Amino acid sequence: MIKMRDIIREGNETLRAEAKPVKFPLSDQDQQLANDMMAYLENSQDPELAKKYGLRAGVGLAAPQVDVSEQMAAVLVPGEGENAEPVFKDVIINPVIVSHSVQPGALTEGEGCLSVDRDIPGYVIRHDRITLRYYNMAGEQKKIRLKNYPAIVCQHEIDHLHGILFYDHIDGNSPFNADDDLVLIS
Ligand code: NB4
Ligand code: NI
Repeated sequence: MIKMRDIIREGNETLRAEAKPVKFPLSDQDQQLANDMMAYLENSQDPELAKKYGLRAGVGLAAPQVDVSEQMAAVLVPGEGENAEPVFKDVIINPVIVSHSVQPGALTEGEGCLSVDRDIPGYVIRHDRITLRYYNMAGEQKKIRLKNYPAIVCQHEIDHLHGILFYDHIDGNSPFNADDDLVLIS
């Protein structure tokens, strides 16, 4: 089971490395890792389990964050309400943003990262809408369109696969500067 002590922090060079593509069929190790990463997200979103194991809540987790430099990330964006279907739940492998809106988007509250132990305020300017190509754990190629919140989450995770951290996208001189076309996502 992945715990906070397994998650590497800022300063560890794996977080700044370019992750390697994953080969199919998945090795037993890669399969285990994918399952463990998704289990972390599920546990972290359960208030009782999160408290019991001291987990910070997460909607995404990328393999480099557990010191595995491979192009794999788990994403679990819950739906509204307790028994709702997730808005997006999958392990995205070798993901590529094949197209994106010109229109920028950012979370109103800014972003945090399980690998960053400090608050860094500011709009993390991303694409509001993306078309994402990736492989799932079964090796099936998927191509999906995402907008707003799930699009932001996937961009945060894909950044990790390329050594990019959220604050790289914050304007240091004016962190809450917003162009007129910026979609603010609550
Ligand atoms: C990834 C996210 C940071 C911004 C937005 C948000 C949380 C993370 C990091 C975009 C992607 C992890 C991976 C949350 C959270 C809302 C949904 C459901 C019930 C609590 C949960 C709280 F926890 N970020 N944390 N940060 N990362 N929303 N929510 N809620 O997930 O570093 O690379 O459980
Ligand atoms: Ni992160």
